[in-house]
Amino acid sequence: MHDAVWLNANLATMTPHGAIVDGALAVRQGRISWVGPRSAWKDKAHEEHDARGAWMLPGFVDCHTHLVYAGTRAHEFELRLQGASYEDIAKAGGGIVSTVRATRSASEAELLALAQKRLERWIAEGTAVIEVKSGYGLDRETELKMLRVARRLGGVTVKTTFLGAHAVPEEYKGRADAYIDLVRKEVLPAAEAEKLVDAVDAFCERIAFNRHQTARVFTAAEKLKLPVKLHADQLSDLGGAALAAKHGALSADHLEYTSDSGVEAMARARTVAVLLPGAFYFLRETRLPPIAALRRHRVPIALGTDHNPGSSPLSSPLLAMNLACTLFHLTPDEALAGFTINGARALGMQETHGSLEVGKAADLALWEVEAPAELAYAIGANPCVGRIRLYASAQIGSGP
Ligand code: DI6
Ligand code: FE
Repeated sequence: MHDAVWLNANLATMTPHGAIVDGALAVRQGRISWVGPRSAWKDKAHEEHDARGAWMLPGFVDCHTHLVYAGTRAHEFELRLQGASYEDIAKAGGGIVSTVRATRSASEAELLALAQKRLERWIAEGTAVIEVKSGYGLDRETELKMLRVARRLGGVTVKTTFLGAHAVPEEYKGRADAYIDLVRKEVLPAAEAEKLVDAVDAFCERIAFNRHQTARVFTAAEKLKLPVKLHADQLSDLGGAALAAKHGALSADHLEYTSDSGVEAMARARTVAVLLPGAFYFLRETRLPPIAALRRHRVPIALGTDHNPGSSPLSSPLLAMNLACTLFHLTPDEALAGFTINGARALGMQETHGSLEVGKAADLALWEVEAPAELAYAIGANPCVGRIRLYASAQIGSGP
C-alpha cells in the first residue's frame, strides 16, 4: 500500500525515458514508490490526489548560491553602469569585502531573517534543494555564523559549502598565503568540527586566489574527507577547471574562460559543469562558456542562480533557465536538467534527487504549463501550483 498517489499528472521524469503524459506517481515513506502511465496504475494508496493535468517535475535543485549575507551592493551596480568594472571595484576595496563588512556586523538572527525572506522566492518556484556558501565572513566567527544560519533555513533541504577562500579579507591585504593558512588550519577545521560543511569551494581568480593557494585549500578539504567545488575561469583562464578536475571536484562553476583541455579534464574526472548565466548577464560579460565542448565531451551541465549581492542578485531559478537559453543557447530540456538531475549531480545528491524514479525523494513540484519547455520560455511568470515535500521529515521519522 502506498501512502499517496497523484493521478492525472504529466511527468517530466528527467530520466532517459523522458516524459510520461497522463501518468501516475505514488509515494511511500517520503520516497517515490511508483511511476508510470495512469493506465498501468493498479495499486492502492491511502490518499488519492488529482493533479488536474499539471506537469510534475522533481523539485528544483539550485546548486550554487551565496544566499546568506547582509547589505546590498546597488551603489556598485550604479558604478558599473558608469563604466567601472567588477574587478576595478574589487581592487578599490569594494566588492566582496564590502559585503564582508556588513555580514560581520549582522547578528545570526538578522542574517537568518534576511536569508529566509530571500529563500521564499525559491520555494515559490518549486525548489527542493538549495546550496548555500559561506564566504562573506572571512574570519572564523563569521564564517561559522553564516553556515549555522544556512543550516537553520526552513522549507527546503540545504547543502552548505565552505567558501572561506572567497576573497582576501582587509586585515590580510597583501598576505593571501597567510590567510590561506588561517583557512586551512583554523577556520575550515572549526566549521567541520561543528559539522557545518558539506563541501569546500574557493574562488580561483586574479582578484582572489591563485592555483597554488586554491590547491592548498583543496588538500585541507581532502584531509577532512570533504568534497570540493571551484569558482573556476569566470573572468580569466587560470586553469581552474583542470585544477578542480585534478582534485576530483564535484563541480567546476562559471567556466566562461575554460579551455578545451579544461573541459577534457572535467570529462575524465566526471566533474559537473555549473553554468551561472545570472552573473554573466549582470556583469555584462561577453565571453561564452564552452558549451559545444561540454556537450561534445558529455560533461553534465548544471545551472545555478549564483544568487549574491555583487555579481548575480538573481532570486529565480526560472529566470536563470531563461537566461541560460537566451544567452548560452542551452535548449529548454538542458536548462531543466540543469536545475534538476544535473544540479543534484553537482551536489553529489543524484541518488536521492533530481528525477522522478522509484526510490528517490518525494520532493516534487507541480506546474500549470502545457509543456515543460514553458518553464524556460516565460519571463517573470511563475506557474508553480504546488509543491510536495515529504522526504526530509520521513528521514527524521525513520531514524538511523
Ligand atoms: N564569483 C561570483 O560570482 C561571486 N563570488 C564569486 O566567487 C561574487 C560574489 C560577490 O561579488 O559578492
Ligand atoms: Fe558564486
